[in-house]
Amino acid sequence: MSVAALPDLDALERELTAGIAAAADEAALEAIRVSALGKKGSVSELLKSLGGMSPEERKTAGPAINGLRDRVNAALTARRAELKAASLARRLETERVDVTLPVREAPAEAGRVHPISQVIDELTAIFADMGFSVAEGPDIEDDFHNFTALNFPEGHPAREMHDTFYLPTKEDGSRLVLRTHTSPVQVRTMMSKKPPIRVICPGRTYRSDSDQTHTPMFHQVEGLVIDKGSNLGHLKWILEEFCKAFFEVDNVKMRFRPSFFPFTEPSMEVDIQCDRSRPGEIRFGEGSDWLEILGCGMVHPNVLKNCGLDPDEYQGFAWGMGIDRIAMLKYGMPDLRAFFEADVRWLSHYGFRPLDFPTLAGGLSN
Ligand code: 2NL
Repeated sequence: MSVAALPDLDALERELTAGIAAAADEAALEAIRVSALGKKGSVSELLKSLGGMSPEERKTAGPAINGLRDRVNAALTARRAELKAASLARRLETERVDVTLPVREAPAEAGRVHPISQVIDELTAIFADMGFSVAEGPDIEDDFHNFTALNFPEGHPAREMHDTFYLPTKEDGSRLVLRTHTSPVQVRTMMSKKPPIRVICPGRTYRSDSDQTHTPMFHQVEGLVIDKGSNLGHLKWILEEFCKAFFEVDNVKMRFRPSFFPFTEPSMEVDIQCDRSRPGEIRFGEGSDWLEILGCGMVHPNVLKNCGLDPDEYQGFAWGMGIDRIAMLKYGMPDLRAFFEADVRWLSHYGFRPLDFPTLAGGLSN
């Protein structure tokens, strides 16, 4: 029986291990594996040849060939691990993250909240804490809700005080108005809800007036409380708590001066204590200057009657203030008109971060 001469196993092993060691990537390594251990690979062919050998030959050739296969496999596995580690190291090098860089702003955070919206959110949070809800109503009103119900007599000069914007007169002679204050919202509330009533009404208001300190559209917030025993003591406490919370001071002196509004009796204007000795800066709750910030009073019995409430059963108080003005005061903005110019640069400077809404616990102006 002829003995097929075994090829030089040592030479084959040297060739394969050198190739494995030199393989530059996983694809090259795989090509070597196929050439040695694939179906027609050099080592696979040797393994197949064992079948044709005599038991004698197999005794020496078997362990030699199997040993070769095991060492080639081991070399392949080791080189594969090396290549993997090298490629991971390369990725770590190129995909390195600098955690000290500032976080890029998410699109949802790039916008800014307008100071008027911010201030409305702030005062809503303060009054909500005192049990008030928010009421809203139409910007276009009728004469009854804007004037008559509020005790402005027909043809009374007080109507002229408001520089009203009128819509074109209708066929029946009536004409709608752009509301000159947010009081009509409270009129609607009194006519549709049973006391006790505790509401604030923030919103847009309109008067034909335009100069350094007046824009034809501006914002007001009014408050209304109606109950059986509501009195000026309650009003004073509410306004004091509001001023302390809004201007973020522990104490603030307030001065109530007699005034006149058709819809309240008695009527008062309210000043708060401030310090204006530093140029370009106002501080609240200190100093010896006074600043007028709102008007208020006990709801006139005629207004209660006009809204379907019995003045012998119910009484209440109301107040009103300009939102634009208190926003300017709190956030030191010099020009009212900038509020309504929609200048993005102005907004990015004076605006507030979205999703950062004011809470009493978190500090309103964060
Ligand atoms: C001011 C003064 C004020 C009211 C508004 C009011 C509303 C109803 C009844 C009675 Cl329904 N009063 N509102 C009362 C007093 C003053 O505003 O200077 N605003 C800028």
